Amino acid sequence: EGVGPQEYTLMKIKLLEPYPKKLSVVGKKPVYLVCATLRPETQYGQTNCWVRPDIKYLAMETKSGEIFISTSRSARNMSYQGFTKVEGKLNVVAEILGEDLLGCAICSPNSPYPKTYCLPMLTIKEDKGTGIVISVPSDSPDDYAALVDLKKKQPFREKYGIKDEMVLPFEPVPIINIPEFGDLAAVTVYEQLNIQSQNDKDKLLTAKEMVYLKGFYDGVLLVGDHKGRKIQDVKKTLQQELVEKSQAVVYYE
Ligand code: A2H
Repeated sequence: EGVGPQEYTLMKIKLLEPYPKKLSVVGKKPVYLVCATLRPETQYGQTNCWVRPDIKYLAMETKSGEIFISTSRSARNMSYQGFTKVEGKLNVVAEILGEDLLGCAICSPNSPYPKTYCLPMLTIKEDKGTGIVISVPSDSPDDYAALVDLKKKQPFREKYGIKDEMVLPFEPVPIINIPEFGDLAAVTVYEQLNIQSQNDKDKLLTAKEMVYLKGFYDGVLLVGDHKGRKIQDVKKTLQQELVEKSQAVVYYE
């Protein structure tokens, strides 16, 4: 990875009540799963959010009285970036495993689906971002592969207690056109490369490289207030709009 710090947009995904038991201590405070993304422009295509079942996440109270769920590593980083009352001090209210969040209902800013769910992704890295990832299967080959795995494999859903209605109704939504790859770039490359699952590491890396730069330079938004504009021209504006509406924060690591 590069030298200096990487900037991410942390999307605030609202956890809907009832909260899981382990979060009962938070009472009525708003709880957000915070997700690090390089692509705030893909917010319009969210179909779910990913957690890794075996990761231990923290629930931390921020200085504005909101509860953020993330890995302890990223919570610590946030505490040094002005997110908490006292710099470097984590105000931890609870600990929770990814598996306890699976199947929880969420509401994401600007998602085409008003209510979506927390689902399992086994390839999430514990040492990147917050350990929670927004899912945009139209434009992320990793997200599409993980969604197809859940759709195709009933035993996989069952293992994690995921009900059919949390997965089957959700389809990739066209949000960006990339001349070479059409309106569902991730689906196109998944099929071109004949990817079989979220564990197809090498092919997924190739897929990511195929769409990532092309999407940035040639991608055009198909939806939202900036419809028709190029991604590279609106990316920063979209991030700022999310931050102004308190739907996201900027985070570095
Ligand atoms: B991106 P980089 Cl549509 N483990 O967001 C695995 N992946 C993680 C992660 C973790 N702990 N934390 C963040 N990510 C993902 C959207 C997206 C992303 C699209 C297309 C490509 C893409 C929707 N998911 O990333 O290593 C997040 O997924 C391809 C690079 O810092 C985040 O942006 O470059 C991206 O990886 C950050 O990866």
